[in-house]
Amino acid sequence: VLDGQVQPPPDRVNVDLGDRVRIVIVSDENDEAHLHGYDLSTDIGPAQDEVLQFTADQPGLFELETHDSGLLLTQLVVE
Ligand SMILES: [Cu+2]
Repeated sequence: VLDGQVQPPPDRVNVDLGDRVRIVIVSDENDEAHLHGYDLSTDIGPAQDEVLQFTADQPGLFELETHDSGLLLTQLVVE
């Protein structure tokens, strides 16, 4: 997230059920990122790159968003 814009623009990332997933989030503003469905959240901000790591053990389509600014970062498809 740079100047309130998501880069690259929000898209879909497809993974297989059971894959290990690692998402690195870089943001120039403090906020909270939340992956719906898996209910994982982390503080993000300029101080450091934040990493979400988990096993994709639930199938479906899940949105990763920021809470304060309400931006969609990406959609995760697990199938
Ligand atoms: Cu949320």
